[in-house]
Amino acid sequence: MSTGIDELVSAVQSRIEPRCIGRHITGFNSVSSTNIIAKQALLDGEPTGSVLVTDYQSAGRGRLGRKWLAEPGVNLMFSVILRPPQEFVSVTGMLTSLALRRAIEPFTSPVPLLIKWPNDLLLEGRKCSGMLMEYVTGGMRGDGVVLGIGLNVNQASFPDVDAPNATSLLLATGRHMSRADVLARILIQLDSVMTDIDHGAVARAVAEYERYMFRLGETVSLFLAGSGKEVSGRILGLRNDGALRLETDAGEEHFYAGDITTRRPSKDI
Ligand code: BT5
Repeated sequence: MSTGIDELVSAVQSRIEPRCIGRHITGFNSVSSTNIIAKQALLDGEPTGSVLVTDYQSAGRGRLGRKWLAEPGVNLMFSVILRPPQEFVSVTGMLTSLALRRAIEPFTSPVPLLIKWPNDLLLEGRKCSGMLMEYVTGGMRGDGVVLGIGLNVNQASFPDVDAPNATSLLLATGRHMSRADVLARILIQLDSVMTDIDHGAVARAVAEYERYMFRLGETVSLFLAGSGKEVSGRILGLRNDGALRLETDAGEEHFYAGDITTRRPSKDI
């Protein structure tokens, strides 16, 4: 089921409508990080909706300088260039998580697939996907965002000590998947959530996100990297601007970044 990158790109392109996200896809055998090259492409005026996908990253990145580690040729690692309206930039990550979840669920059902705020997807409590969203200002065609998505598809084991809680679609379901089918569905769902965004659609998206939100209603610790502090509170849900609503000793508080953990922050999933 492992196909080369050129085959992957043409198989995805044949499934994508000509005006949708993914109409321009560039495939690489190996890069440092698709986010690094996508950020430069955005600065150089690469069209909205372009996708850069690779079989391997030598310096795959997570948030806050963490690493994304994935076996070559069997997973999906890609970045999407978008220029959402300014007022919806803060919800772009939330909408993308929802699109990913909608796209993947048909492949993984009935295994529970939850969203861990802000952007992880969990299968049976283990992480199969993460997202690194970066803002880019000063591009030739204006500001934009790079959505970097890593999804473990057909990787059979995760021996790396730096990814202790990883899983893949294969491990959770016992089935190999076509990477082209999965990526095409993701791009179609992403196009659908990003087209004609308005406040009503965002409110409906928040309700859907909360339906699948990991630990909703439970008390968790939130590690705040900026201050190095940890806040404890009950997850109430999401605000319509994508912020996490936490009921703490001080009342309801809102957070735009952080890591939900019940263990030591360095061991988060
Ligand atoms: C993320 O960060 O989860 C964002 C990952 C984004 C990866 C994509 S791949 C395409 C694009 N190009 C890039 O260079 N990056 C993006 P964070 O929430 O900080 O989680 C990082 C943590 O996840 C690591 O510290 C590990 O513990 C764990 N991890 C690393 N690789 C993993 C994997 N393959 N599967 C599951 N967990 C992993």
